[in-house]
Amino acid sequence: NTAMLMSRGALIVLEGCDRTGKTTQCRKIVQGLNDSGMKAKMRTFPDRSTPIGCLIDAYLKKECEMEDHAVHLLFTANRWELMPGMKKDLEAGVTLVVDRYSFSGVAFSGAKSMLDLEWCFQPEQGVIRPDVVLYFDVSLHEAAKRGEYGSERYEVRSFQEKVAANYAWLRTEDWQVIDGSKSVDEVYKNVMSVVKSVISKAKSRPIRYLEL
Ligand code: 2DT
Repeated sequence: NTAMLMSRGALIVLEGCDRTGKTTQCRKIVQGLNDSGMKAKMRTFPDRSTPIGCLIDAYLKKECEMEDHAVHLLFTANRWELMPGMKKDLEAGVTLVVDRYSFSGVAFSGAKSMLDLEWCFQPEQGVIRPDVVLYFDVSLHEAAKRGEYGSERYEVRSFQEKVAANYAWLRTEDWQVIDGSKSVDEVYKNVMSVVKSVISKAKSRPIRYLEL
């Protein structure tokens, strides 16, 4: 049975506050894997290209207002709508390198006073569980020195502090903390050593699903 012989790709998620270098490293990881002949693709959440993603994009750009619970569920729905495609890729042996995932969903929505962290986590249960979460740790002081925050919703220091505290609540044994204060090349070297070992371990392990 060829399906059994073919090893699956790994789900690698990058998380962290704004300006911690996630997007830069996602691109470099995919490039590095592809250069060494491995199948890998980048994914980004929110995926602003779908109809649900368009609503999220307008909300983040402050072009519209939405009730907190409602927009939380849109972010979650945006993950669910992409699950079948992601599953297909993983089963075809493609490693997915993902810029933000469910943990951003919980950490950001949970930073709003009306939303409870466990409530936020509920609808994320059952999405594909990452083989690793690379948490980019950079002090907010350091992150602020990297330039002004943008003008999107949530790009405010006091909000980012709450987000950082929520990430600490979410941390599990799946997480690896990456010191994001190092140079781009040093960070890349560190993440690649984790990524390569995760990919080889994931090969023989079934896909798992997220639970609280
Ligand atoms: P960037 O495009 O700069 O990453 O900003 N967010 C993201 C949520 O509130 N919930 C989610 O589920 C996800 C994936 C984090 C996107 C912003 O959207 C926030 C920052």
